[in-house]
Amino acid sequence: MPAKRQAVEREIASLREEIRRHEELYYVHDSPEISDREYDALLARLIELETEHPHLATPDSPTQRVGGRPAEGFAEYVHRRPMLSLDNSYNIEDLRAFDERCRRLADGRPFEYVAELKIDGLSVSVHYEHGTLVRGVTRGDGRRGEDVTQNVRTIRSVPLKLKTTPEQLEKEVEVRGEAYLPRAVFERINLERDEEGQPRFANPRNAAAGTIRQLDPKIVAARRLEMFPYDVIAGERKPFSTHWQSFEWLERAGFRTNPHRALCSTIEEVINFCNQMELKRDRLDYEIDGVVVKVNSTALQDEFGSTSKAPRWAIAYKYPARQATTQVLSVVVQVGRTGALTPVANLQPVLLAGTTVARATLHNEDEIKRLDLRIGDWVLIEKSGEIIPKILKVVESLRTGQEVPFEMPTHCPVCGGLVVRPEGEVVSRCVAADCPAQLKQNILHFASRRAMRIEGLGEALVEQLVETKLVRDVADLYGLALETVAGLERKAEKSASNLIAQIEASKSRDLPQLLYALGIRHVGERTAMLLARHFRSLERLSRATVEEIDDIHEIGLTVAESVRDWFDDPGNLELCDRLRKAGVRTEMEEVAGASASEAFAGKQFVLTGRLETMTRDEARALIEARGGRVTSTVSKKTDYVVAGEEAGSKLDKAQSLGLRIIDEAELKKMAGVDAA
Ligand code: 3B8
Repeated sequence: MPAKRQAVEREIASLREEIRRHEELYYVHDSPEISDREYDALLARLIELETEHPHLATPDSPTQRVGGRPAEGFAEYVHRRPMLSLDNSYNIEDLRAFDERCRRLADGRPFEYVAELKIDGLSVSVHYEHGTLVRGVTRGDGRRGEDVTQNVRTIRSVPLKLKTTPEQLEKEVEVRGEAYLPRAVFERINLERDEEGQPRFANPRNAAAGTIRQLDPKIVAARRLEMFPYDVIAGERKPFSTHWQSFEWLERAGFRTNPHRALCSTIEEVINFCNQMELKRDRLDYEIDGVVVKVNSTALQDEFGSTSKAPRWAIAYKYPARQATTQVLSVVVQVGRTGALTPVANLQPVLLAGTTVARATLHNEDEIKRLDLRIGDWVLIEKSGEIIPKILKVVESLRTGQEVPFEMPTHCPVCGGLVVRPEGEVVSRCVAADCPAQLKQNILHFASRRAMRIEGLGEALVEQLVETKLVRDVADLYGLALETVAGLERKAEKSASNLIAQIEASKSRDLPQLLYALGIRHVGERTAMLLARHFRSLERLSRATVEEIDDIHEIGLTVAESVRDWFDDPGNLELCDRLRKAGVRTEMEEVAGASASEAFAGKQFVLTGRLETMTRDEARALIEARGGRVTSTVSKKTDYVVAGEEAGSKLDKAQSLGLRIIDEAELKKMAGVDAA
């Protein structure tokens, strides 16, 4: 029936447009207008329609990101224009020499440089025909790469359909960029691999390379690759007269470009940018290994040309290596909150990227086997970002034969309890219920800033409380008397009463913080929030079935089972009971009047300046518990800017955009909590 078919076609077209718009808001502008759940519902409806009407499916449909059929190996693809690499420079002199060379080639004509970050990922080339993504190819050896189209389609910061295609790009355009995995995703993947007994990825770049060449697009989609574009080519030519304009077009076309770049008229400005970014390096959510400096004018680029390996108009300025060699003095085993045994190498201290490194984590037994690490070995270590230093490899040529292999202990180094490594897992655990090492870690986690935030309850004090058996579980904290704490070694009266006050104050933290504080396996901050919003009390959660928990959007079976297991333990139930009796809040904070959970639904907040009665984490929790979102940058999409003391440039920007600016008291009032 043609009328019905037309209606379906119309619905599909409007869904696609709607979904594309939300994807761009989310991935490119970091500023969503709808919840993840609403987005999923739109996508689910589109999948349903396309499944029912397969002839209406198209390769640029947002459903193609979900990961369709697995490819059978990858086809080879010969690059129309070779994907060259960059010449490297390792110091400022090299950069000045590059500048000299460019100025000689330009022969007196003025020109500019663009300095941009060198993302440590892998280069890919994305091809569009008539505005539609048709192909994604790895760099390969520069001449021929692999066709990884299905996988590139899962990268949400890469549009499946270009938003604008000027005439000269209409027929075909190639966008080259660096695909990478955000640090947070990399960490998550490695934790998952630990649990599944698979070897860890050594660094985000390897993980990204392993992901783009992964044959199952579903796995790729779940890993969340990202891409920053760095070049636009139309056929054989560059379509814009400057590199800077390429970025401007890329943004209009729907790409997410890296915000850190500078247009420089002298090499001194370039050097300045390199130094600035080196300071910010650790705070980025992705790894960079330097800065790429390019001649801005594409006419000059063409004129300068390339060698067989690299263009003459660009150079990579590499940051100093964060690697060093040193000797393993011993391997000790730490016991974590869940009883997991983590081997840690004590190293001959070395200076690395400005800090002294004396320890490196070895993760688990399999990692030591993989490295074939022995005590006394010389090793190559690397420090990247905030990730703790790790051992890359053993320098075998320096072996003397005196090195001693490491054996995982069969008994807990802290309590002597049995150590068990379950079949198929890589993690060994102390299974003693009363292991003091686990208890200490448990208490420290419970008291940590993002959990119950009991300030002043540090490592030394916890050590004493556990050793003297004053605290046998976290509920015991709430029974501590002032005299007892003051009586502990080196504890001044004043700090003792501060601590007691802090413990008292922690009773009123909200349910998400409590759930996170309990340290249930697989329950991080986000899961704790989801559980709290759904069940609204510890009591109700404790009675929930695996199915009920699993039904929550974004919560999977592993987590659901872990939560159920935790509450099935009578000791844990008793702990909950004692916490409640001690006066700890075990119900979600309710807003007077209207539904608490949705007071800020869909609203975007930016926090700036110092708040008076709460920390930023608490303000964030307050907002998120009511369905709002906190982002770090002020934009037109921001609904409220919460300004505290000494608010800086964000406040200025908010004012210039005419945004709604509120103070802490107003935020609390809107949230329905007492601003007293
Ligand atoms: C020419 C320009 C290679 C590259 C380039 O973030 C060329 O520009 C290249 F032959 O590899 N890793 C970047 C990055 C890499 C390259 C680049 N720009 N930002 C990167």
